Amino acid sequence: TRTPVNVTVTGAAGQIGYALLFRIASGQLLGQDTPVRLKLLEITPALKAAEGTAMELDDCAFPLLSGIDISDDPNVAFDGASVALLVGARPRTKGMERGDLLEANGGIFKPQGQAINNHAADDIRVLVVGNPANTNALIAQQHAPDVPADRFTAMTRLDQNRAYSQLAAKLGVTVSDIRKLVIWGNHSATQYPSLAHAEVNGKNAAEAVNDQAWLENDFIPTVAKRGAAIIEARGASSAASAANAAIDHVYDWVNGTAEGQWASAGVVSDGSYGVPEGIISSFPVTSTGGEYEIVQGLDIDEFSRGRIDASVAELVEERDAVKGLGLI
Ligand code: NAX
Repeated sequence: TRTPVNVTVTGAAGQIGYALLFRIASGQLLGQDTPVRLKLLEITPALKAAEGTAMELDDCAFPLLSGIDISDDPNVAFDGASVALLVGARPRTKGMERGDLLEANGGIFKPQGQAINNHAADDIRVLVVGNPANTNALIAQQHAPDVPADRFTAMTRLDQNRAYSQLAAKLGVTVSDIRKLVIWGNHSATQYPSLAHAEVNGKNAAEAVNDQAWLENDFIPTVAKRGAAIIEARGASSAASAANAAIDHVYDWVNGTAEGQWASAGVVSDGSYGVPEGIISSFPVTSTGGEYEIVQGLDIDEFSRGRIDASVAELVEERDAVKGLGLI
């Protein structure tokens, strides 16, 4: 049997954690051949709740789950980790300024980046889910100088999955008829879900839709504001769908994207498509050999250019703000 892979999950006692851990333990994150050891990181007051979740994990008797560790110390939780899902974050509360939010999250993601740098396994792969995800990922990455920068990613896969479902409904097709529908920019209201290169049963999706008003006034805002719509309907933010997207993101990263399919992920920009080098922005990506690579050589039309630039400008502002606060 294979040696178990250490998977660290932060915010393990939260609602995404509750939807995520059982799927990891059942083999859906890394595949049915790979045993996992879960390492849960929580803040001290939530340790007891994390223990409760661990009891339930035990009670599932998952054959692939080789053990569970729980800690409130990042140095312990990231020790030997090959995959780290950074879910726990400080939410924006009423009256909180953006600077306060970035500062509070800097206080979480800086020590976590350092702990990853000093204790994680050499093949560590990090997915940041906790918001503001792209900038939190940047903070962690900047404090892990010994880890290749491309091992730090931020989640826009939920946005991508939301876009697939909206487009499928519009065209009366199934999501499996769609390919190459991707998210550019920040995981925020400025994100750009792009039909420009998407295909529906082999046909260009923008041409299949042929409705620029729907694209601008319906599709893009519906995808970008879906999180708020879920809160409105459910009385709680997206949890199972967020966990599902995290599974998709890591599964594709490790096992490779399917032929002819593009994923979306926030990855460190290499300057592609005019996105400033070093910021963590969402791009169309493919994965082979355990590495996400930005899809190259795409024509960017004028509408897309404006949308990408606007979202990237927001990421640059966030980066400058955390720099100004001394967080990177
Ligand atoms: P919850 O509030 O249910 O859970 C968060 C958990 O994180 C809590 O148990 C808390 O104790 C823990 N935590 C806080 N600080 C921590 C620290 N320093 N170390 C370890 N654990 C810590 O939130 P949940 O609904 O699970 O959402 C988690 C994060 O995901 C939020 O930041 C949320 O905004 C973000 N989301 C990101 C999405 C994305 O697409 N990138 C979509 C879903 C979600 O909104």
